[in-house]
Amino acid sequence: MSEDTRPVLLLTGMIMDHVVERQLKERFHLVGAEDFEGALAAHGDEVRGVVTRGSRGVTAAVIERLPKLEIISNFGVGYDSVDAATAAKHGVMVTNTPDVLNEEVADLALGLLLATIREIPQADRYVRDGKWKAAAFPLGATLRGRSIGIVGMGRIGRAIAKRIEAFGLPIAYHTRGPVPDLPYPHYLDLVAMARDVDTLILILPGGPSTRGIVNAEVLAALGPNGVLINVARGSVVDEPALIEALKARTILAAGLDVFADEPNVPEALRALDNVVLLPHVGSATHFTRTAMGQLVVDNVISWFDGKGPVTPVAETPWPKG
Ligand code: A2R
Repeated sequence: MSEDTRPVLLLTGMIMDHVVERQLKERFHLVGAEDFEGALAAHGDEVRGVVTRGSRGVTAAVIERLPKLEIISNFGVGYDSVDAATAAKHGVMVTNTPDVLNEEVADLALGLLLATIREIPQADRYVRDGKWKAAAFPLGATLRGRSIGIVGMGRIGRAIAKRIEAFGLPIAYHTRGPVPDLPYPHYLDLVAMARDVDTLILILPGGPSTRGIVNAEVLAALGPNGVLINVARGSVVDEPALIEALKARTILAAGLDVFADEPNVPEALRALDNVVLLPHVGSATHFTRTAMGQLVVDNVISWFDGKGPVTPVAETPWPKG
């Protein structure tokens, strides 16, 4: 029997779909999908690539147990669950799936914004519960006259801004540095921006540098007509502070696609009627998830063909700096 010479790929969970699985299986010896810890113990010293989905992190401890590791291919544009700094230190390439999900996540952000302000899920429940027969649905808040602050103005932030423009609303944004060719006012200070707008849309990376940046002070600055939309990462919001603000109505409402400890959503949040809660579905369509899966495959195949990565992350530039 001939020996299997295919590179060993460690999966941190079940593979995304059968197309991805078939393509990877042709080229690689796949381990770990059903028993990550077991595969790590049995194959750790021969693993050359990791494919991850983000729900299980690729920590420094995992990277250090994989001496032959060359590449970590992350399914998703956000790679905060991968310790990219440690990977870089060990000469390990990290890739993500940017751009192919920009429009999808931007669509969802606008849908969530409208759903939150116009209380679309609440109105749907009203009809289903048979309440319409007794009385018309109460008048509610409006998108008209609002000004929007976008936190993070990268690939997806810009796609959101384009859509907000079509709604005829003024835009400001907060990032660590202004984007040169953008006409919108830039704020270095998030609290100052929150004071000047009444709606915040979060679309920036998670991780230590953004942890809890939307805190009680930002929410207080947003004010009683304030609406918070989060399609970024749960970690960027101080969740207990948000629950307090929503309960006390010191902000008006929130639309959340992401949470601090997914899939666990605090009961205190689920009990509120001024929130719209989604199960992290920003990019979750057949069309876009297929494109993301293909990019995961393309990155590892290109790498093991000796052609370098397709979409390396900032911490592991290619060609090497
Ligand atoms: O700060 P800058 O100039 O690097 O701008 C980036 C901004 N950003 C931040 N803004 C404020 N405080 C920070 N500590 C901070 N760190 C980064 O977020 C940039 O405008 C934006 C990220 O843009 P991209 O890298 O193009 O990301 P993309 O594809 O738009 O996705 C954003 C995030 C993902 O990382 C996932 O967490 C989520 O959307 O799905």
